[in-house]
Amino acid sequence: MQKINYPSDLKQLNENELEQVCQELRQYIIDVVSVNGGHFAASLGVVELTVALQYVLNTPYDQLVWDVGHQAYGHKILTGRREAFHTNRIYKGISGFPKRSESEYDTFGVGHSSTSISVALGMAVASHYKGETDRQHVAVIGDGAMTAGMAFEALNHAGIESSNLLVILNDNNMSIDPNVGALKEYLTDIATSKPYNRFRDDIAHVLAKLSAIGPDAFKIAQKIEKSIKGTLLKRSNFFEALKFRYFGPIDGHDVNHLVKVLKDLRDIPGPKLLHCVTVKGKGYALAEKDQTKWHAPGLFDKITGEIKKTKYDKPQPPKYQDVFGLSIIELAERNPKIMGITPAMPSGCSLNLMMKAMPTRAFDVGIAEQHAVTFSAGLATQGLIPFCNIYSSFMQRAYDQVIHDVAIQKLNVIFCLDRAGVVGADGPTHHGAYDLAFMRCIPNMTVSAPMNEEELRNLMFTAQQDNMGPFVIRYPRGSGVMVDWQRPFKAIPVGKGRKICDGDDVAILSIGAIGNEVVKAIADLNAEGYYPAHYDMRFVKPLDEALLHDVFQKFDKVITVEDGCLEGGMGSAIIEFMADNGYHKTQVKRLGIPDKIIEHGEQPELWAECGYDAKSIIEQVKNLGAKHNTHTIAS
Ligand SMILES: Cc1ncc(C[n+]2csc(CCOP(=O)(O)OP(=O)(O)O)c2C)c(N)n1
Repeated sequence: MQKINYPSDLKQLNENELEQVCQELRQYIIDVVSVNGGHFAASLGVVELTVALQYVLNTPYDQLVWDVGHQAYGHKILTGRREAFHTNRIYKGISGFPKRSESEYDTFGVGHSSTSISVALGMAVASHYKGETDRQHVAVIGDGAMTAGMAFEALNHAGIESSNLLVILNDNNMSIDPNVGALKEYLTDIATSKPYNRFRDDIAHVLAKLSAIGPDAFKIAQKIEKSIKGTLLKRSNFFEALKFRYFGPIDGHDVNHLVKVLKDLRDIPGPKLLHCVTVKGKGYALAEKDQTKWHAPGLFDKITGEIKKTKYDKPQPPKYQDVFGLSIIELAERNPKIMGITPAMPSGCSLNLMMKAMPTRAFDVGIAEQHAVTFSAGLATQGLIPFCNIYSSFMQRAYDQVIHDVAIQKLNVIFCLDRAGVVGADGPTHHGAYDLAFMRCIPNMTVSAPMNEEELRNLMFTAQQDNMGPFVIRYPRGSGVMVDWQRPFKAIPVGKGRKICDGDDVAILSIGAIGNEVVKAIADLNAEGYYPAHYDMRFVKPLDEALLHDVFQKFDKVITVEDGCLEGGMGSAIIEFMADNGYHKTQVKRLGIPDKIIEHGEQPELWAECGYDAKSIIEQVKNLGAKHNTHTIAS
């Protein structure tokens, strides 16, 4: 593999050398991810598929689209990024997902799931229009990603287009957690249908041969194919019903067989689906055994398989996701109306705890954010109180549902938006940058963000009270700041902020957990003789107007801090308040995510880049000309 930098190098090899390439590629992924972190099991599962596709296709002329892209490490390594792979997901290094600006082999930028069929179809239709009839268009999509509405929408459209499209369904029975739903059952059913499996390869081969002879022979073969499939499956095939030609299931780890089938499929016109059965984590025994844990395990010892965790000598604050996961159970024990919903992220948001403890009251609905929101709305119409937990960036998918199905109808749905703010190594597709702005403009909506674990619990408690209407609670990835967080629940008055500390001439207004950077900044500033005041706004809607009147009457310098976009965020809301209330003299500096795409890196690196880490806040206080060494603290 040392000599393979591009697919052209791979194509120099004999087919009987491909297995060796697969072995080395798999080992290289293990070597690098174990010391660097990142997604793991998914890439191991598609090693053979990756090698076979690059061997048969003429990329980048042929368009290969990876769905989600968390499984594309092999693809990156074989397409010019072997040397750079050690910088994967690191600040200023290569992206953990395919990215158009990174390589011409990355045909489409991904990160969010279930876009690949739509994209590949768009490419195929464009090629057809331009007369590029020899061009192949391939979407590789997992059975998890296939559960999303977008994938079904694309299949529905593709079936009536005569474009050259191959969908490869990478069926490993897993999403991040075990895949859910009827489609999964259906796929398992066909994958284990023995009589059908005996004929599966011959069909592709015969069709390919006949299509080479001419259209008439091909038509006759199609009829025979349909009747064989119909009889053997004993019911119509779902994909065939959508006018796709279905092939498989085949073993996705037999690279030579994959090469043979892909060559055949290349010659068959129209929309086709190849069902590949693979094992997530293939080739690394521990990952095969516990596929959820090894989806993205962090750093590990590749020999022993021990996942490296920093060891501390005293208890550490919990992750926000666990505060959610444990608190919803406590609340649900007291309030029988509470339900929990997650679109495919039970481990990621810790709703798995409730799914285990209260299986009839917590649901993983698959990668289906839109459905998750409207399903929650349905529960709410019946007087139940759903906590719909969606990562902030995935919530972007379900915006219409939030407005149309929840806000207009004033339903009591609680949206817990995990991973709000910059998320770190997953990068721009996953940053939860926009939620404060896009939720704030919706009537009937309450929009809040806790500064610590206790506030998260109390906001959850507040939101589950009767008649609260739609209620957003957004919190970041990672750990909080309180060890002793499991305190008795207390309601927080909606729309009320709190003062953290008094100060002189500068007031800092923050929202959410980034307020802890303000606390750090103020500790350092105090040591230098600067005394800014600090307010935790807690809500961007409704805004605490009494608090703001107080602030603008006392202070002539204000800094707003948010781990969210500046356009339309909390700072914007405060400037609107100033304009509406005639506060023209105050000098305001807004800190938050600027109007550009923020790449990947650790959260503190990105806060610094965007200018709202503790150090930047200190600079801003000084830049505003804050008074120094005066002790006339306003109260
Ligand atoms: C819209 C959206 N929701 C959720 C996710 C989080 N996510 C990343 S990978 C994944 C599982 C994908 O499963 P599958 O497509 O079967 O691929 P596998 O990991 O099994 O190879 C999920 C839910 C996402 N990337 N995009």
